[in-house]
Amino acid sequence: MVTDLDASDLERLNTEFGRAGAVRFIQSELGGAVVELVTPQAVATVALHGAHVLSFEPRGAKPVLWMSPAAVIAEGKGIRGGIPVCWPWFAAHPTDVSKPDHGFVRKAGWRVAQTSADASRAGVELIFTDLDAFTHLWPYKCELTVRVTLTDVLQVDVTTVNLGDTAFTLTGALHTYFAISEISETSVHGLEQVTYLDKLQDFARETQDGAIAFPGEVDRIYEDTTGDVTIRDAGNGRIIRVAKQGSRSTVVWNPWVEKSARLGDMPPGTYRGMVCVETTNAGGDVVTLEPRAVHRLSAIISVEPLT
Ligand code: TA6
Repeated sequence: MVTDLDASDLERLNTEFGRAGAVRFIQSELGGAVVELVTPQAVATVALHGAHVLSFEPRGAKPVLWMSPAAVIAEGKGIRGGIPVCWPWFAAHPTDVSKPDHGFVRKAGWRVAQTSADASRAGVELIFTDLDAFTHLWPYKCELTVRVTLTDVLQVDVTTVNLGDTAFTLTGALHTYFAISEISETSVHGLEQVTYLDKLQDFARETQDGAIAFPGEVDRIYEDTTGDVTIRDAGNGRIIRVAKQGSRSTVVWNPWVEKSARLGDMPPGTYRGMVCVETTNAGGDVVTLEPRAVHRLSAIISVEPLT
């Protein structure tokens, strides 16, 4: 398994791709190999499994991303927390419910393509090289990469290149789990008056009235929205800003009590410390990629003091 590397594999990766003081490969306590990115302003870690950002911590600040205490890195399994890469479809497959929710690349190993570093930034680009093993799920020739760039800001880019001679449609997400102090003291802003599909009402279309609060489970696809979304994390005295490119939809989700229990890797009560603000191509936001076309889905995450 690409992601369960031994010491000699880590040594080889550090020799080939390590950058002194900025990029190193280590064994994660979740299991599996991770890339640690270090800049003067922040630290982040990225699992080779799923090209999955596990953590983002500006220096002196609390973790920005939430990770379930029950999260593990295992072949064929998604990691509950951080930034799952949902590709080549978002949530249930549009025509075949037997296919895995949120696609398949978040549950498999990726390889290192390149790394970069300078005085203020560190980055890694991972590539999914096993698409040939998934033609039963996705019969198209593509190049799929995830680039993670860290300064004091975390940027994640998912790039799809259509290498084939037929067009295909694509949905997906950077399904980001944010750490917040307490869900009852948290609100999400920037989606006021935006229409959304409410998954809890069989995708009925509604309009957002004011900021988003969380009196219970929330699972919504906001449509035709390209602006920044902010999370007011009052308990931590901060604003988490989610900017984006290549996306016209945003998903906001908190599973609350019953859904958390059904998920199986969210211990009781942990839903109170998290909220998902997902950078998506979801709902009606479907990307059609012509031959040789490129689609890039980007999330840019930063933290500001609550003034
Ligand atoms: O993005 C929200 C959502 O679609 C929820 O409905 C829930 O299913 C969540 O994704 C997590 O999905 P997962 O397959 O990771 O358990």
